[in-house]
Amino acid sequence: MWIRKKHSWDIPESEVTDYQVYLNRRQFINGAAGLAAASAMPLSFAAKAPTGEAFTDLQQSDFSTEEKTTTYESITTYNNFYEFGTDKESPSALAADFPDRSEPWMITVDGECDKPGKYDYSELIKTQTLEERIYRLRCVEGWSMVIPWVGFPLAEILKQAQPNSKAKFVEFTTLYDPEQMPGQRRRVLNWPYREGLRMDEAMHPLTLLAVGLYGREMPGQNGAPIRLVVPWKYGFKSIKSIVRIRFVEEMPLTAWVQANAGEYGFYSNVNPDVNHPRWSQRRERRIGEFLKRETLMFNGYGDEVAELYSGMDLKRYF
Ligand SMILES: Nc1nc2c(c(=O)[nH]1)N[C@H]1C(S)=C(S)[C@@H](COP(=O)(O)O)O[C@H]1N2
Ligand SMILES: [Mo]
Repeated sequence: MWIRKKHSWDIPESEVTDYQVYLNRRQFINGAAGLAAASAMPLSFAAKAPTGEAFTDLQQSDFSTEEKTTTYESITTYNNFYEFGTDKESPSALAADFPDRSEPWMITVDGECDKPGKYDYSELIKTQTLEERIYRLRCVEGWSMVIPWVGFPLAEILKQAQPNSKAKFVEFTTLYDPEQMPGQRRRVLNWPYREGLRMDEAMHPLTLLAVGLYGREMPGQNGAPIRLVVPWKYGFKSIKSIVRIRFVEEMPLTAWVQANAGEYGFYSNVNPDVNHPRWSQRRERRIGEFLKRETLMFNGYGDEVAELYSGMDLKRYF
């Protein structure tokens, strides 16, 4: 069950965690960072302090859940980002300085549209109203988090491109750069990572382009500088570090469908009734909690998105 926020006035960033816990952690991290410098503690540990620039004037969203947010530390050290290795710790250890900020990050929007364009990330975000959106994230592996994202609706940038009548799907592509992304030197997936949405899913108001979390710019390991967040689908649909958004007529072949179509479908809506071939999807471990929770249909966003799939057999279109 997700609950709409009754009020839309500004909540300071720190209130999404218990305030005292937040302060204690800050104190601890500051101490630890100093210690790390003095004693050559592993870089991955020192890198846990929030370092990104803070966004100001974030709008609060009615789409936010009031559930307890996962800690900053868990969100930024327990990651899936295969471009930086397949275990959970590698992304935070290896992506602290990703991407190279001396180069502009360009995002191409093209394909079946009247106004294709190439956007510089830094310019693009100045033209958008940034919101804080607190969403559940459910990984196909059976764990979940609650993450306070910063971002804007994907629909904003899609509408600007004026998709034509042939635009039935949207394809997203992650950067391909084995120099910066050591995981791409091995053929774990068919790089670059590609994802896709149906046009109506892409235009849905819940679908977010995220540029930060906990009020600050996106850490490298979470998909800096800009990534997708589709909260009613398994986490792998929420593609990181996007360089291209393309309108297409046919359903795009995503990296995970290409890797294993029997296990990872194009739709991949969170669904407790459709098991992964190798495990049940009935329950999930919320990171930071001891007991498992029941997994909710559409990750609890059914009121918003169920109608997108009316009449579809979700066991077939998994
Ligand atoms: N490019 C890219 N995007 C990706 C992934 C990836 O390996 N590469 N992992 C996905 C998976 S499986 C999940 S669960 C989420 C994790 O996002 P987080 O690390 O910010 O929690 O990112 C998704 N996006
Ligand atoms: Mo995932």
